[in-house]
Amino acid sequence: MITQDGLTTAQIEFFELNGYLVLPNFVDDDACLKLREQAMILAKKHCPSPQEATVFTADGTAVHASDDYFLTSGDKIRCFFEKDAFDEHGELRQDAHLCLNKLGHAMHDLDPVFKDFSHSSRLAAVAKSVGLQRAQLLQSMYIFKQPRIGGEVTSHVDHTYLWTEPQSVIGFWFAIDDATTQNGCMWALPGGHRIPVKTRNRLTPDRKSTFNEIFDPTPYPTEGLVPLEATRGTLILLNGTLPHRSGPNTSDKPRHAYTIHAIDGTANYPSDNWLQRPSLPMSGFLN
Ligand SMILES: O=C(O)CCC(=O)C(=O)O
Repeated sequence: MITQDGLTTAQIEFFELNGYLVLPNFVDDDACLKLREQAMILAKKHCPSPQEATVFTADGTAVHASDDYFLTSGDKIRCFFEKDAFDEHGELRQDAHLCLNKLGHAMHDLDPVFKDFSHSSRLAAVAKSVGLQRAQLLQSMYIFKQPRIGGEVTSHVDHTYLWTEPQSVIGFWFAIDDATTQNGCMWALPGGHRIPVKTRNRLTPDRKSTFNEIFDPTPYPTEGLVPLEATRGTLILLNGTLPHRSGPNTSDKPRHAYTIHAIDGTANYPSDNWLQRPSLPMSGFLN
């Protein structure tokens, strides 16, 4: 059975069983290339100085530079550098926009090209199929995973960072370039979404940094993850409690990806989550 432009019953069952679903050819090449071009324009336009920017470590946490630059990016378009972008003297190795790890976190609301890509009745139908009653687009990220310097993202679950009560976050990950094991495709642990969440990342009382509240100190399994190789235009859905990672890009090929994290508007969104959007109310996939 096929739901109105949403997922088939078999796809929904796969998602419920495994915590992820790969949908090849969800978006056409033209839409991906248009987004890619716009990302490069935004990267040049919003590129910060290395001093004001944040650098990302392998576990996705912000280090160096200004925490404030990261923590206030929920309702803005900002650029974040790769940690290997800098040489031993702290200088960028190449043009700044080629050293970026990602753009975040509100392109889907603030940039017309990203807005157009992110809002559609098809995505609304898919969101409904995977159980979001009132999908709200919380954040968007454009991940560059640049050739040679694109770093690893270690195994994590999105609920740790984008906490809702009850848990509701779903990742919508789009391959903008072909993603393979050579250039750092995503990996996921089938069924791992049933492991109780081990950590919650929250703001400190002064709201100037974050800390991890640990429920279970054992790490997520590093064995058993499967590669999710994806051709351009593939959409991968990820349950918010599914452990996933991506490898470093050791190849000469870029691995651009665009990701939206949606939550259910019926769930509580705590005020001590790092991502706050004081100037920008969340919207659904249709507006
Ligand atoms: O694209 C990647 O390499 C990682 C993305 C990711 O972890 C996410 O979208 O939650």
